[in-house]
Amino acid sequence: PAVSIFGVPTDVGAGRRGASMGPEALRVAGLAEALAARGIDVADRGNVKGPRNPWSGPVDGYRHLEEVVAWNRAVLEASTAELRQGRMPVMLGGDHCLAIGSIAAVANHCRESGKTLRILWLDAHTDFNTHAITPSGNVHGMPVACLCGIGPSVLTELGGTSPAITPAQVRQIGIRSVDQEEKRMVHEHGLDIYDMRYIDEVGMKRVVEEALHGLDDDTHLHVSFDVDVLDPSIAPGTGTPVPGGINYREAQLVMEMIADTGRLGSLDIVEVNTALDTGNATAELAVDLVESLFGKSTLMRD
Ligand code: DIR
Ligand code: MN
Ligand code: MN
Ligand code: MN
Repeated sequence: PAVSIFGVPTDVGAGRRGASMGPEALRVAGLAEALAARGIDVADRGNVKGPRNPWSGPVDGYRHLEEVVAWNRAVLEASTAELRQGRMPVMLGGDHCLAIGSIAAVANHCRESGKTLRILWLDAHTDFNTHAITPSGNVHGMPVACLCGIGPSVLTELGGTSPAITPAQVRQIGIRSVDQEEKRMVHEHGLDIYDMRYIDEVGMKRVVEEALHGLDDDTHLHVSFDVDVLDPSIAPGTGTPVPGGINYREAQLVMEMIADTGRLGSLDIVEVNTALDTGNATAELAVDLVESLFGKSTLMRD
């Protein structure tokens, strides 16, 4: 399918500045060119616009809520327009709060077109905090909860239907940092989590098979790729690195197995923080992995 790339240069949901430079870092690493070289019809639509980062403290458990809402309205609108044209939106973050808007758009698109939605959340974190339990107030730690209807109405009702999704539609891979109260939340809401211990125990092949089980021709697969899922030794350019992440081969396998399903319908690439990177290594790695996500492989198989 045709791909439309948008930059979402914001770090209003993050705890460190610099994810706002992510879109340009991914462009400089050659994202659009890499997809075009695979024969994909790709258009870079430029950046969506939003407010500056006020860099203020939490109010009622949220930092920069008004700005987060403004950015997500812009993301929702941009994504919705591309989905209506039958194109695949690819959102370049920016921090992970943008997934509230991108997934709200995809959820509406699926409701309108009678598709089932599956979300694959690749992340070190479950991003299921609420204003009452967040240790930081940073909204990038809350998007999954907001999408499941737990959060401020300005975010949970962003796309019109609340909740936008149910926990049963989500699979999370690579998890290794969950806040104390957040653990209770993810258990209570029954999130399907493939954490690092499970990956160690059964291997990434089986993890991805399980996470993608049950997809069919009517499934729209949304991949939300937080680069902090990767081990910090290969992806240092991110705001909340956590040791013990997935390695290069595991990451390639996830991407290739997603490509094999042929069901990828939309994508976020988030939390590339160039201010913390070694050269542009993290964006370059992300582009390398996205090539696999779009079908690049060493040999012809099957
Ligand atoms: C932490 C960090 N759980 C928080 N979350 C991050 O602030 O809520 N999510 N970094 O990607
Ligand atoms: Mn995240
Ligand atoms: Mn994360
Ligand atoms: Mn679709």
